[in-house]
Amino acid sequence: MSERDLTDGFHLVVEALKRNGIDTIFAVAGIPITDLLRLAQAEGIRTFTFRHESSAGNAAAIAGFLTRKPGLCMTVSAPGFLNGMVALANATTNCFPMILMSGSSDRAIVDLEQGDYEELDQLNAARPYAKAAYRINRPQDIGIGIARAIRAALSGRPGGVYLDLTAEVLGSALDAETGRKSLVTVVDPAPPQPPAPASVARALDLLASALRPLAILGKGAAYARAEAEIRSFLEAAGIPFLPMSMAKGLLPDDHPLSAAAARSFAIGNADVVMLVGARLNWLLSHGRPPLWSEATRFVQVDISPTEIDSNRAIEAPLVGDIKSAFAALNAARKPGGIKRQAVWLDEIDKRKRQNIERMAARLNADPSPMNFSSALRAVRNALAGHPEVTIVNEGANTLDFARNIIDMPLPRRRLDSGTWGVMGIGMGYAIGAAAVTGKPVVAIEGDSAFGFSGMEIETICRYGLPVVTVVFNNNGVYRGDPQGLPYSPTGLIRGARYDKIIEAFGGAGYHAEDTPTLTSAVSEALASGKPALINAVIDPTAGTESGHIGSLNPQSALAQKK
Ligand code: ADP
Ligand code: TPW
Repeated sequence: MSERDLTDGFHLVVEALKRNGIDTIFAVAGIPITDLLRLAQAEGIRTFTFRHESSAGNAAAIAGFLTRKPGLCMTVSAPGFLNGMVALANATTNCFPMILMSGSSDRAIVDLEQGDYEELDQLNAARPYAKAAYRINRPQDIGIGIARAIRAALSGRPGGVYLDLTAEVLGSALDAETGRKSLVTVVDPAPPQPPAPASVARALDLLASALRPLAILGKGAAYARAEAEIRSFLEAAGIPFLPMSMAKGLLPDDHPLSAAAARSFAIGNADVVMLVGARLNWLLSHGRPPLWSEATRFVQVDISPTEIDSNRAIEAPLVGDIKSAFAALNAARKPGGIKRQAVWLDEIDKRKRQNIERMAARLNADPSPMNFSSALRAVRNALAGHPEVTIVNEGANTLDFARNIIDMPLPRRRLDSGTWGVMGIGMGYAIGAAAVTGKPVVAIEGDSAFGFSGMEIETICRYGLPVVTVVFNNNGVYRGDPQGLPYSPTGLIRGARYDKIIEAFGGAGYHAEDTPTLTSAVSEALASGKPALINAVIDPTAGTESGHIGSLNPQSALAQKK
């Protein structure tokens, strides 16, 4: 056989990816995947290489959420793999489709623990944190292995899949014809899954009995791209809605049916709640008092059958995909079957107005130094007229205030710390979003949060991505230390100039101590379409411990007794 009739693992992986429309890789290079990345790039797959695998993984995860194709991250063995695992676990937790493909060392040596270069039993290490985990041991299995990974990531509830590629498989030769025949094109990995008609009827009956209905929209609904169907249903039935943070913009935040500004009132007083791609987890206080009433009855629309009854009894489960479920609800709904509850809607409106008025004083104040509200108002003013911008947001106070102050007009434009409340997603999500949307990103970052992935500023500059990072610099985790003390566990260096970091890589740095400077910096940076970082100086006394979730800090039983 001549050499021309041979292929190898590297080529088969690249061919399998291309055949399945995976056109972007997020990675950190090294043994044994460097040549794989080179080949992928040469074959037209966009390849973004990072400074740390967590960020590469986060970029892949958010690309998966935004494109409904599995985001692909490639890492080297053992330590690179483990760095990427944090992102894979986070993707699984958030129901984002992602594949982490790692090179791995010699199986015979790893299994006898004989101390190979970067030795680790990666497959078993990945299993507990992934939706699925597979290893490809033979070059002729590459096609099927990648097909399984794609299908596992996308089908049902999306999640993170680990795919182990031994160095040996990558380098192995196979005759080209056998290789070509072994490749698989995945057909329809996430088909429509309409709920049963009886479930639809049951849900409609329960909603028709409600005097105070409420829909809670979660990021599963954003992922499902079901905004048109959801909107027609809620508008026709007059059901108010609350968006979870990454579902903001699914219906615009200024929609008259939005109950966001009356959140606790709406949750506490609703008699029937329709959960739409939102889990009743800690972010919704598990559906328990005091936020919730024990009398509330539930409809839940979710693709995962075992999500139902996880925290509260669900009277009307709608197991299926959200787009099909709402199409079915719209089709089965009888005109006037669910009556518009004017008293309830008026009550919500009254609360909204009161709360907005109460917030207005704080929002319009212009203290010096800036606080979270005033700085976010300044950012918001610069964002007006830029609905295409994706907002990435992490931190504690920076996250909580931004979620409330920055309205989202369009779906899937707000990406944040998500289900785990994780720090470190910032630059990875920003790069992933810029890479797949081709549109500008504004990352609103607490200074501590930024530090977790800050070196990716170099990555942003290297690829010239339109990412504007605003660091809310209050010299600390949650807040800054008072002057004169040694640094406390939450303190960070005082007077840091984060803007200098981006200047080191040729990007534009800005320093803003007041709101007009901050607004013009964001506007100018956005208009340039180039990488920028704005160091926004925030009053070190402005934040509160853990932001809005301070109550989750354990309290000492001893201290309480005193
Ligand atoms: P949030 O944090 O916004 O409340 P969660 O991540 O808790 O949202 O919930 C998302 C839910 O959406 C998960 O339970 C997941 O199973 C579900 N989901 C994801 N995609 C779909 C889909 N296409 N159709 C129906 N449910 C979906
Ligand atoms: C991976 C714990 C929650 S919020 C936060 C930390 C370290 C930073 C808050 O300070 P920041 O924001 O970013 O300056 P702000 O607006 O309050 O000033 N490690 C991980 N995830 C989490 N959530 C933590 C630690 C934490």
